Amino acid sequence: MAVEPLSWDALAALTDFAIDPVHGPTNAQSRLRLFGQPESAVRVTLYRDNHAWCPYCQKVWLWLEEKQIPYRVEKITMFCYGEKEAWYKRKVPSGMLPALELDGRMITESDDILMALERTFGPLVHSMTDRAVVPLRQLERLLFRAWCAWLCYPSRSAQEDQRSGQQFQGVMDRVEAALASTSGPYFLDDFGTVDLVFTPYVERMNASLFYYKGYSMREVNPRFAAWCDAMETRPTYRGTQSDFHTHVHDLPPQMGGCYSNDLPQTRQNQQRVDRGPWFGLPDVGYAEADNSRQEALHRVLKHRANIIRVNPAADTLMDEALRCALTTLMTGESCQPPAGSDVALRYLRDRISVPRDMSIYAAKHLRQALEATAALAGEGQPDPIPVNHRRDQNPLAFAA
Ligand SMILES: N[C@@H](CCC(=O)N[C@@H](CS)C(=O)NCC(=O)O)C(=O)O
Repeated sequence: MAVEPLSWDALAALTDFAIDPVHGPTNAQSRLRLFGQPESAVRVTLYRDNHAWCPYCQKVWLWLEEKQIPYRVEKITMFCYGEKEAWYKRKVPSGMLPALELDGRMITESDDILMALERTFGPLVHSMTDRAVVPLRQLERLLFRAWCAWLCYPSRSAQEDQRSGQQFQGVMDRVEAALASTSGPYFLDDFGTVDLVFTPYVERMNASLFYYKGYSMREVNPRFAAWCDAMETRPTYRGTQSDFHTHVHDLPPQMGGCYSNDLPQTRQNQQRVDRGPWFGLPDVGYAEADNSRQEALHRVLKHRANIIRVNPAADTLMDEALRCALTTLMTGESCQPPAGSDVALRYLRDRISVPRDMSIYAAKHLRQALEATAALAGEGQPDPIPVNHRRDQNPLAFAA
């Protein structure tokens, strides 16, 4: 049955989603994390990127969350989506992220940051310089290089692409063997630093190889799959976890290009990630919380003025179309959007970023509702998401 779009007030009455950003579970929106301690306990400021796209920032972010060290967050613009803040360049002339201020001392380079944190607060189970940790850190870099060699350089032939894939799998087999040699799902017998060292890039590998190479890392490698499942039991990781759609479109400008091998499986995966359905993709394994729709609605309501303003469509058109999509999100009923709003709704569908905007299941529901509503208006697609930069995501547009 088709229904009329709900008013903004009626929509607001449908969500009571709330989290405690300061003391509650790990979340991308927080500017201060205290873990039940007073603000006077804060000795650390983490400088990380606005959109939570920077992998090295994720590693430090996770470490602070796992150790429950009180800290402040300062969010900085990455070159690929905007202008670096002048005040940050005065502190860190290279503009690089992450950086960390510990008792007033600025530290850059994520590994140096972790080692400084270890010296002050003690290691996260295992030290970065532990004899068991160092070879695994080297294995992570080996995997990183095999991934870059496959993904970030154009292949001259299908055979060359296949060879790069085999080389990646060769290193992945070593990762599988390392995971198989411990008593549990983690890289050492207990969860610790090594698991955080692997997290940011294997999450990005899982997404990008699925989309650009038709290779499902989580489905092909059973020990890695078990490791992902174990990581996803941790609220810390869930709070920083991104999804396939976000990564496959944030990586190209950061990596200097991601090259598709154009196989039938690859094309099928690309269609799935870009156009849905988003449920069932191997980017998440745990069951969704029962308030993920409420979360999506809450987050859109908070930013609705800016969401409507930055959309290429006229404000009145997008206002009504967005209320239609949110009505569908919350009621499950179809809601006919205004004529000509298909591209506008899909423009937003393409710009939901996880975990910046909301968690993984909330984003899947919202994309699904936007796409279903857009389909009632037409088949129009927005311009492709840019690959050389992501200035369409300049955070300045959302500062107002
Ligand atoms: N080796 C450095 C690498 C850091 C790095 O490459 N950071 C990138 C983001 S992932 C950066 O800040 N680039 C500048 C920018 O994008 O604005 C570390 O481990 O911290």
